[in-house]
Amino acid sequence: MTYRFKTSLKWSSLTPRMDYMNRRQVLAGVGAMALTAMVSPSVAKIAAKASAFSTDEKPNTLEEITNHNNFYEFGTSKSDPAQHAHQLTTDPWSVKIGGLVDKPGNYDLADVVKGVDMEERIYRFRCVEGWSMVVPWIGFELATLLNRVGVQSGAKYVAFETLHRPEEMPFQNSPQFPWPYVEGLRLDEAMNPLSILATGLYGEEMPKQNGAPLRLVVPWKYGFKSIKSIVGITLLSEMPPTTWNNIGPNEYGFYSNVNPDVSHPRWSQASERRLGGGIFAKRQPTLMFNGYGDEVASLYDGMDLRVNY
Ligand SMILES: Nc1nc2c(c(=O)[nH]1)N[C@H]1C(S)=C(S)[C@@H](COP(=O)(O)O)O[C@H]1N2
Ligand SMILES: [Mo]
Repeated sequence: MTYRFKTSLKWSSLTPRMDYMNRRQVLAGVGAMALTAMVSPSVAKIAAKASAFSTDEKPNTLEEITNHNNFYEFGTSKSDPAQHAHQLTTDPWSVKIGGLVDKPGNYDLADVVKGVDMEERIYRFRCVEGWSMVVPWIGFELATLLNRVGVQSGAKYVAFETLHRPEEMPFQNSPQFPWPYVEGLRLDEAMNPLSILATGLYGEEMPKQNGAPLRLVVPWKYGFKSIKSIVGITLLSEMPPTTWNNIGPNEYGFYSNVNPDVSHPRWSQASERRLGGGIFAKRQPTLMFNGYGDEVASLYDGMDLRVNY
């Protein structure tokens, strides 16, 4: 399977039909929705159900979502991933799941996604740098996978690791960055239904620049927590190290919950620039937990979010 990202695909022309199908079929409970007929056969479509967790804010365009990326493995500028990520081989792909689990193993991607409920989750996404977007992810709850491999009672954290393959990821040859990219969640954060493993967006396989073939999406946290191109998931009793915390411990904490009241040492987090608004668009206020407080605020009851930034 050679998936090439097609910029020629006009999502805009599909949207009305998609809306229609969402309302009439998906919400009516038709689970596996075959979208195949809607587009050119060379583009793999992923059948997915709508979700009550989706925002009704307008999604950013495919163009915007795939041309303004952070994926340092391919370079540090926003245009590097779109330019270089085609070099990444995503098939075959396996994910090593280990640590405090009942069924550790090196799982083929097909096994990871076998039998899961694929959903469309239209989430707000807020980068710690102060820009944001709305993305129609396709994915499944991380909890589904963790429950399947059996989390043992001593596990309190989940660690994630990105592929390390300098032959295909040119900036991994740059030694000033601590490769591979690693991230982590507390187990209760990982088990929250908002935490998903995404395999696509806009109804199609994940574009490589967005973290194909499998990436985390944690919408109430700054974007860097949503680690891309995952090859390792490890259940641990201790808090794992995380890449941006390693690089700048005073600037990036383990929790990194979106919080308009806690500034980054070098800039305010009170507002954000929504991608696609144009250069004269007003910044908009950033919401506590990126607007997902109803679902996640209780995870942090009694915690000082200034200390645990
Ligand atoms: N492996 C890896 N994952 C990563 C990053 C990265 O550089 N490498 N960047 C993070 C940051 S800072 C952000 S904002 C999001 C960007 O996701 P997007 O390019 O799909 O918008 O990916 C996150 N996941
Ligand atoms: Mo980010």
